[in-house]
Amino acid sequence: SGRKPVVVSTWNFGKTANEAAWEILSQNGSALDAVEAGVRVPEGNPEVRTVGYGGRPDRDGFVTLDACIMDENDQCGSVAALQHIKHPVSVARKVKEETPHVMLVGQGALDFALDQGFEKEDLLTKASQEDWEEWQKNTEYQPEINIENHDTIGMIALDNNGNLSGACTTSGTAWKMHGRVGDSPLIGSGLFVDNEVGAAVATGLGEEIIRIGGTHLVVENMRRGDSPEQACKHAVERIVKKNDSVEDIQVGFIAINKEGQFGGYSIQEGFNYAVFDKAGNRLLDSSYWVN
Ligand code: SD4
Repeated sequence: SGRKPVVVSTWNFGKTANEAAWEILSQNGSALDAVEAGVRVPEGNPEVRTVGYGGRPDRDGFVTLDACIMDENDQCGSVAALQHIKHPVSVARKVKEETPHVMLVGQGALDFALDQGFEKEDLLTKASQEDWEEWQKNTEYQPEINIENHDTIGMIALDNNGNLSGACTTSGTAWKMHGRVGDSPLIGSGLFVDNEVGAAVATGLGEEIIRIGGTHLVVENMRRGDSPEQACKHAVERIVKKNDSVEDIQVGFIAINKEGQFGGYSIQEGFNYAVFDKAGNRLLDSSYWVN
């Protein structure tokens, strides 16, 4: 079975998330179940300040979450600006499986989640509340790059049956405008899967990723023959080309193909990703664009 199964995910916390995914993949489970279980780990961890419970709030003090999931049959589900639910990826999966739609936002997404039996919770931790109070002293909005070396969790996997799936979940940029939606819940921007070709996820400054339809571009690059790393590199170069300066912008992509090859590429140094396959679970530094 060669390089199957394999799971790849963004940033340091990807390593712990990969363990939950591997438990499923190594027992012949589906890539879809694996990526959902994997990203639920940082979602539920209040120490992770960029995803799910414990994520930093928007400028008005609301924790609003974005997430999506996509499977081998091009089926996808997504939620944006969702409040009070610890596991938005699982709500996204319910949107995929229990509705005729792809995406639900805001109050409608919350109503649906509650209908589906999800628990309404306060997601603003004491640490986040304090950070927000501190931020209000000068209210500057400058998205930081490589926040604490972990950011959005994106995860893509190839299972023993040769099927690909992916998931992506985030609290978005801290101190964003209320209602701001990033790339992470947008199919084709934060996540894209085509079971004939490969899968890709993105992290970093969502506005830049959306502008180029980031992960759809990465997958199309692979369709035309790029390796996963080349495909990510060409998408990064597209962003670089469209900006006078990328000094303050970080974007990272990771990708896998049908053969189980994987790769990543970012604008700046400092992006890393975790890979778990038969060779074990390890963190790799991404290649990056140099001026
Ligand atoms: C977003 N790509 O919402 C996500 C995560 C992020 O800095 O905040 N990156 O733009």
